[in-house]
Amino acid sequence: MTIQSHERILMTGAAGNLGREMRDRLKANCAVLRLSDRQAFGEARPGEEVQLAELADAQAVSALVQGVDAIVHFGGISVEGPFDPILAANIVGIVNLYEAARKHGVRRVVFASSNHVTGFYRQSETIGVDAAPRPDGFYGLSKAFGEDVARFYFDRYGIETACVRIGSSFPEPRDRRMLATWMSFDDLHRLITACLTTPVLGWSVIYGMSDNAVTWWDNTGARHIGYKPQDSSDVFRDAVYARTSAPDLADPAVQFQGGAFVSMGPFE
Ligand code: 15L
Repeated sequence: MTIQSHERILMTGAAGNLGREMRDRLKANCAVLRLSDRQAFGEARPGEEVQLAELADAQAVSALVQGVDAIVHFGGISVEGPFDPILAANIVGIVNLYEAARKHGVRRVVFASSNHVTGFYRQSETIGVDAAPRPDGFYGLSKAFGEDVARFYFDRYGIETACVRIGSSFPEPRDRRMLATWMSFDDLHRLITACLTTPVLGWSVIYGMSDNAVTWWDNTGARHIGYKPQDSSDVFRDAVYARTSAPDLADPAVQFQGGAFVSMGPFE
C-alpha cells in the first residue's frame, strides 16, 4: 500500500521516460500532483496541475515550487552530451530548484541522480552508498554536483534529500550490463515512496536498482530509507543471454559500470 504522505508534490521532468511512468503512480502519494517540464505535454488530468518551466530560469522555478511540500526531481538532461545544455539544465537548474525549495519552505526532495556519478568504478567491484564519486562524463559530473548541492542545502537549511543513483529503469534489461543495473518502474515507485515516507531521511544516497542477483551496488548504508525491491532482472536473464554475444573484456563499456557512457565524447 502506498502512503499518501503529502498534500502537493511537484514532479519535474514529467514528459521524460521516467516522468511519464511515474505520473499515475505518484498520484497515490499526494492529494495533488504538480507536473512540470520545459515543453507542453498535454492537459492536467484530475488530481494534477501542469506548470511549464525552464530549470535555468530562476523565477519560473520559484513559481513552480511555491505551494508544494515535496519535490521529485526528474527534470534536466538525462544522458551524456555537450556541456552547455547540461550546465543550464542540470547545474544552474539544480541550484535554482534548491533556492526555490529554501524560499518556499519545502522540506524533502527526491533527486533523480544517476549511476553515472560512479560510472568509472569497475564492473568487477561492489561499491556502497558512501563510495567517492567517479563520474563518467559531463552528465555524471552534473549529477555529482547536484548531490553536493543537496548536501549543502541539508547541512545549511535542513532540507532532506534522497539522491537516488538510478541504474537503468526500462521495461526490461536491454543488454547484459542492465542485468546488474536494471530497476523496474514499480520498484522505482516503491523507492520514491520510501524516500517520501521514511521518518528521517537526512541527506542520503541510495542506488536505484531492483533485486538483481548480479549487482555492483550495496545499499546496506541506506537501510534507513526502508526500500525493499520486489522485482528482479533475473527473470530476463536467459532471454538477454540468447540475444546478446559474449562481452569483449577489452571494451571500456564492459570494464566500467557506466557502460557506453565512459567513452562518449569529446563533443567538439
Ligand atoms: C542514465 O542515467 C540514463 O538516464 C539512462 O537513459 C540510462 O542510460 C542509464 O543511465 C544507464 O546507465 O543504463
